[in-house]
Amino acid sequence: MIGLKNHFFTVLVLLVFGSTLKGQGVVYPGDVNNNGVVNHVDLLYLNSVLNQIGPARDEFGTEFEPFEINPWGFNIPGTTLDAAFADCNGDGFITQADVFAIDENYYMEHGIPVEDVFTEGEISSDPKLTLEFDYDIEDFLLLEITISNETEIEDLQGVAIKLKFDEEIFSPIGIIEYDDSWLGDESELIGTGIMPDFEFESTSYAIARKGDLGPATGDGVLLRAGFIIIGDVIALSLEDFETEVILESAKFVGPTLGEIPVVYDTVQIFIPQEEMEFLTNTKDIKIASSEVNIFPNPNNGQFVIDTKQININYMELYDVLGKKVNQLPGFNHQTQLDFTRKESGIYYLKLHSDERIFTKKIIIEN
Ligand SMILES: [Ca+2]
Ligand SMILES: [Ca+2]
Repeated sequence: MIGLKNHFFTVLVLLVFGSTLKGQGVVYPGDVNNNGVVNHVDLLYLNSVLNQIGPARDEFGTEFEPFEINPWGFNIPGTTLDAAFADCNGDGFITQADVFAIDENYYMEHGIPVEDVFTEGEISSDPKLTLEFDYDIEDFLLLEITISNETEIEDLQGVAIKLKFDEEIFSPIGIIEYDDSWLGDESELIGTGIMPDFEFESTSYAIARKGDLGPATGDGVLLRAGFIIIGDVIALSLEDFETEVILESAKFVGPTLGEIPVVYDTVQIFIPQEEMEFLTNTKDIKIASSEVNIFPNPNNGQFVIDTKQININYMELYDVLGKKVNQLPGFNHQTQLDFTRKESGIYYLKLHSDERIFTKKIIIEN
């Protein structure tokens, strides 16, 4: 009987201590704020303790599995989380290498994720975040994310933004530019969140002024995000073309992660016909790009391209990050390609004819 009681006591102690350890002492690399999901918001938490130093973990690594921390003895500002949660790779330093761990484990989940908190502002008093497309490049469209110049924003340290779009029309590519951001020059900023989430027709970005530099005050362009228009949609657009990109959520924070409310924008993207012509390098956008067929798609890397009557001069293959990975010769009417050695994922194939560029999304699953 005594033995049994002791056993119960041991079980009770294990339960209490075990759950405490699980809550306080185990980190999933990349989930800096420990809410059960790795995303752009984690960058803001990491940034608030950037360049801090503490005890390394017993085990290094960024695989998405639980690692026991060695507590650093101080918390991420505004949280009850030990700063060791921001040391994603466990080496005892909070650096750019830990930001890479967020990218590596983006969208990974553990336990039951709790939603990040976003504070939407009041139209009458708070700064407005606006979206605008910049068509002025040939290869990709850039969506400018801007603080309206009527409402300066004060003491801003970092931003995390999520956009929703119609994936039949747009595809985000992993281009995030902030070389002319008022928040700082490139050496003063860190960024993450370049991976589109096609499942939810959304994409998210975060940039922050490095935590040890202090905040900035200003207005104007914060960052530019790259998008590509899928060729089929251009073909459907016999007249002016309209769609929208919605700013679904935004988190703006000051130096100790204090929330700065901003007003969200939903932008109607109106692209007049002459701009469409510019985008496609074509004089007649009425010719349907559905004349270009790719099959099968998704595929294992092997697929056929059939253009019917159109001669293709050359082709370019881009990966989901907007990086050109191949340039290929042209063909007449039909050809077969073999990319079975490419990694699984989303690619964009641009086919250049004399007068048009066709952009096709290709999904390789091998
Ligand atoms: Ca998180
Ligand atoms: Ca580290």
